[in-house]
Amino acid sequence: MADEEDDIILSELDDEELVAQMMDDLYDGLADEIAEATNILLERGWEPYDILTKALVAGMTIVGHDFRDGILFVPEVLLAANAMKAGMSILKPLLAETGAPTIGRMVIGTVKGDIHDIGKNLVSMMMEGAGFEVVDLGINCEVDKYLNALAAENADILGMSALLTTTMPYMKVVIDTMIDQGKRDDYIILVGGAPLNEEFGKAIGADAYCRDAAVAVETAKTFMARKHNRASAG
Ligand code: B1M
Repeated sequence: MADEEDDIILSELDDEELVAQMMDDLYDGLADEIAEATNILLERGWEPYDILTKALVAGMTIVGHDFRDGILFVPEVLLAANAMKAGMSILKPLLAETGAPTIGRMVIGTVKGDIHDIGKNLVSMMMEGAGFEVVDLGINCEVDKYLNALAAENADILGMSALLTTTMPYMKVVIDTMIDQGKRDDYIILVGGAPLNEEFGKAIGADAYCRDAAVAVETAKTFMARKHNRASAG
């Protein structure tokens, strides 16, 4: 089986075969192969965003389904996540390389009790790529960590990510604390993560729920434009 894998020369596959192979390699947690294939697609002129969405995110979706269905377990999913990161680390500087001026500053982190960071990292990358400055607080963020960073970084936007139904309510804890401290209206609050939806975003008092990283970018741009319009009108 291992020999069969060794026989595959990634650079000899056509694009379609290579993307399919990347999904297999992601599933098997093969970080080196994912990095190599990512570089091959870049050399073939693929846009970084297309590699991200059509190969890496699509592959991770399969991993997610099999994790849900009890076919894959935590160690395997960790390996897959690690392989995904190997591809993402190559794409990150390219996605950020737009040369766009800073259009806003965002503090983002995964909420307390939650260690999922792939989606958050993707949002950070895409925001940077769109010209935002992003301060990434990492995982397992408590309310004070968010609030201190928002103040210290003079941020415009707070982004929170949660992947567990048990951790998503913590977003409300953060927002309620901001309300208590009279700081809620100082920031645009965007939330995201697989178990959330628009209704939840509204219910906890966020400005918007973002379905994916692309929506996060568009939503952040829209809110920043409104903020600038208000500032110039006032
Ligand atoms: Co976890 N896990 N996991 N896991 N894991 C899920 C979330 C789960 C749905 C799997 C399943 O059962 N089908 C399930 C949650 C069930 C639930 O709560 N309803 C689950 C579970 C149960 C767990 C553990 C409890 C398992 C256990 O230990 N028994 C445990 C929890 C640990 C903890 O956090 N305390 C756990 C652990 C792990 C790993 C460590 C193995 C690993 C995480 C590795 C890492 O992140 N570094 C992992 C993974 C990889 C997953 C799945 C398979 C994939 C998540 C992912 O990275 N998706 C996931 C199943 C799934 O979601 N399909 C699952 C790809 C990513 C690009 O998508 O994160 O949704 P996503 O991000 C998107 C959007 O949601 C949005 O944009 C992103 C990009 O488009 N978005 C935002 C996300 N954050 C945003 C913030 C924004 C805006 C948009 O702010 C502005």
